[in-house]
Amino acid sequence: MRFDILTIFPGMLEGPFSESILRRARERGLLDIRVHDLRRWAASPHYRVDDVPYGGGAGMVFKPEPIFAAVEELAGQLPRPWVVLLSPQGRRLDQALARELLGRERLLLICGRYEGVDERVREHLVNEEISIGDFVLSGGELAAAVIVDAVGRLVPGVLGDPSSAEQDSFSDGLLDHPHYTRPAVFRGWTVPDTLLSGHHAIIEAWRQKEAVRATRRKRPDLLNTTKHG
Ligand code: 9D3
Repeated sequence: MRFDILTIFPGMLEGPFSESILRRARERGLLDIRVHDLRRWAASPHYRVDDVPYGGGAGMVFKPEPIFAAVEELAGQLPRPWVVLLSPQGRRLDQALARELLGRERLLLICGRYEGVDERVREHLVNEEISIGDFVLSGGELAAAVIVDAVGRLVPGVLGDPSSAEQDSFSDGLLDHPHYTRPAVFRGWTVPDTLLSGHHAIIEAWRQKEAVRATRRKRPDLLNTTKHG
């Protein structure tokens, strides 16, 4: 799957795609992640990407021309990307949306900044506007990294074990059960006997029960369905 990211701070996006799972997936050719500096499409000699808002007021607004030029150049290649604007006004990201985005062969993510983006970008260029949650970020860069991570790990082969993605919290609508590793006694605190019993079916039942319990306690909003018993 291919991701193009349009930003004025490409350096913010180097780290997240160069470590761990995403790095390996890129090396294996499963993910093609390209970060583009929006200034490349700004007009010389000043390479301005923003300007003062019509009507007055504080802050700056992204000009339409560099964004249109960039998207038109990048989207000229096939398959045509689904164009996403990261902004606080967007649809909230959740696992269902991550799966929808996985279905779009190619994503072009535009990182907003400052007070906003000229409305004509939204009206005539953007297919979908997405927020990663109800909190204020300094810009769309970290949100773009979140989307690439959440969608990229769903691409077949990116996770070593294909059952991992299905077992995730939110895939079955439950939080994770508790995990333990050695030693069996640490500072006098023990591991539940069930996990040491070696009885696979009993362990599975314990994990399911604990997952429901953790969800009821920490995220009761996730339990409004009948499937968990
Ligand atoms: C003046 C009102 N603010 C809107 C709530 C202005 C504003 C704040 C922060 C405009 C842009 C931003 C930068 N944030 C993003 O670009 C952003 C974002 C976010 O702040 N939270 C969650 N998801 C996202 S996706 C992009």
